[in-house]
Amino acid sequence: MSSSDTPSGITRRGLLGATAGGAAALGSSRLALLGGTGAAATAAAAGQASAATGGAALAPGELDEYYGFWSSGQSGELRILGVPSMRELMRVPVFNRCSATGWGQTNESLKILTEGMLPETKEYLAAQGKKVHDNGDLHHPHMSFTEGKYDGRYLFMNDKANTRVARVRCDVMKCDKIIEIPNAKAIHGLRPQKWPRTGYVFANGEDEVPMVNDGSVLDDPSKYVNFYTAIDGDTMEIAWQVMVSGNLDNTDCDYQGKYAFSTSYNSEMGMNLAEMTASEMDHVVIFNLEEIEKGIAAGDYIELNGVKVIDGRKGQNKNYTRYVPIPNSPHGINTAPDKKHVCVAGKLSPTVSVLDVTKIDAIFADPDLDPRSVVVAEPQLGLGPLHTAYDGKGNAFTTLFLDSQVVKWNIEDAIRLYNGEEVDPIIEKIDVAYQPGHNSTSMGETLDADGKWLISMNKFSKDRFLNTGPLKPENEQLIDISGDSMTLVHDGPTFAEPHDSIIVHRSVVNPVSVWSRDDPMWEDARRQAEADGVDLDWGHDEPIRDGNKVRVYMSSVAPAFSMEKFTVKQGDEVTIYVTNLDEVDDLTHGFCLNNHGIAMEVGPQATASVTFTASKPGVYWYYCQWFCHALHMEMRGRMLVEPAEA
Ligand code: RUQ
Ligand code: CUA
Repeated sequence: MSSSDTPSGITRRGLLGATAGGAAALGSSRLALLGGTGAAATAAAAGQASAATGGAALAPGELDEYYGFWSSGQSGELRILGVPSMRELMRVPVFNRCSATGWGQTNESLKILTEGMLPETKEYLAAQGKKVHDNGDLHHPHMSFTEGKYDGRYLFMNDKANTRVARVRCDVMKCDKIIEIPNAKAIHGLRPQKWPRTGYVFANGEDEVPMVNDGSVLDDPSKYVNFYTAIDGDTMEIAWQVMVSGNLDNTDCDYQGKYAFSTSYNSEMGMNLAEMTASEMDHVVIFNLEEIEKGIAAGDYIELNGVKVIDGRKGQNKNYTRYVPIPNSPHGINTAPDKKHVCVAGKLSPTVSVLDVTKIDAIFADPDLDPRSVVVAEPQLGLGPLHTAYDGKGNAFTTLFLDSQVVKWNIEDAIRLYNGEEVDPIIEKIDVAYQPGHNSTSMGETLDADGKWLISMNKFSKDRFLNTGPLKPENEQLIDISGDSMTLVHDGPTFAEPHDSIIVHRSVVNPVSVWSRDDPMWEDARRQAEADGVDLDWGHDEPIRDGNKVRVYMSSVAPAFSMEKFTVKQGDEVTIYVTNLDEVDDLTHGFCLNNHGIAMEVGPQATASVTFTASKPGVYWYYCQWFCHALHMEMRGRMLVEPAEA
């Protein structure tokens, strides 16, 4: 095969024909995608009816071997599951508004949600009478690395809906930083640098817009661009951006600390479906980290909204980027734990393109060398390949969206096939239910890949569960990959949406049970209490009045708040600080103010605060909404609001 041919003569027309009986035009691709699944769906249901759930079962009280960190797609939160039991352990609010914890309402969370917000977004929200977005679309959670292994410091994640990147501290499992990315639009793919450490967090901008998006250019796509962003994972500040040709979908990086890569499904820069899918070949962009850093140091950048932006578009004749042609609207990109291979899933092409990172130096050294020379295999695996995971034993597991299958294949065999040997790299296919997007393996995106478990995150559940009406749960399935043959052991219905996950051995993750009183989370409260001459730990008997601003400092020890009542005046801006003095595992208190829409979680030894205007005169009870004690119901008090003088 010549290196620039479409592999195996497969065309998009041929693929769609095979998928939907030739009837589907691109304009009705939704029909094509769904229509192609009937046969596989029936087979899956029949074949798996007898699949036992035993392999995944843990006895009550038994702990899981792995943490699973899950995105929740359009729910906007991070979820923590135990693997292999698939029990949901915790939800960590990030881009969403959370009723239980007060995330999006407490001053501590509002600070995190707003401090990295762009000025124009603050203005937009103010025009809506809001401070923060209530939604997010969290796709890709990934842990920080040190030398190719998870280091248990942070989890990083994207928000496609509002172009943000967030960080969760693994010591307390709470979000501590959110930044909105300037210039780029719709942050989608996200990966932390693997080597030597994180380091950079790489983030893809999926939607192209004018370089200066102030309304001066509108319906002129020739002036639209896309941005690749590198964030400093320690400071959560933007290190640099690269302007690219084509849009950006998913991203990953190598185990050398030299290159990062992104797929582009819209190399055409099309504005509608027909235009976006016009070419048989799109591309992967390879970013040369050292060259980009050198370019920044040498001043070869423009400054755009406070960010140093390098021009890495096609034809700039510099060494910041290379564009490798890949069939066809490629989606997932995953680096193998062999440190050498990177699998790019073809989506509209039935192929996965395998890149060899040791061949990348050459295409940067010689701009005339065919960039396709980094492709060392391109096996045809089935219809709609989206993402690939690894077992650390040379095998890859690729989801096939249209076929509703996961295919296990061998990377070395695929290379031998590409080199003309007669071997079949496909080892086994297993039906999943239904339409898988991501999959993940235990420790599979690290050098510790252990080949025990595979999760298939499926976009449709159809008939697998009791019918819940038009909106059905999605389905995450657990597959045992430790043996010669893949075994499905668990179906897990889940609310929108099990988009992506990582499976992390529990030895890497060591959260505390009680907060440290010195935690930076309530630094502002500490500073304010000091200014008010109040001991934040114990609170104060009376509200502190400062004009029409009133600050109420109370503590809580099960089963009582330190204040049984406090009085404010109608129209006061009231801030209530609650410090939980209990130093006991699992003793969380809450503070909920009746008829004021206010509730917050206060963990052991934590302080939380909330600010509101006391506009309604009268008696309002507050109570602890986190069941903490036999006298939990009695844990309450009154806010007395005096009517304003007429
Ligand atoms: S992408 S289903 Cu948002 Cu992770 Cu591939
Ligand atoms: Cu404190 Cu319930």
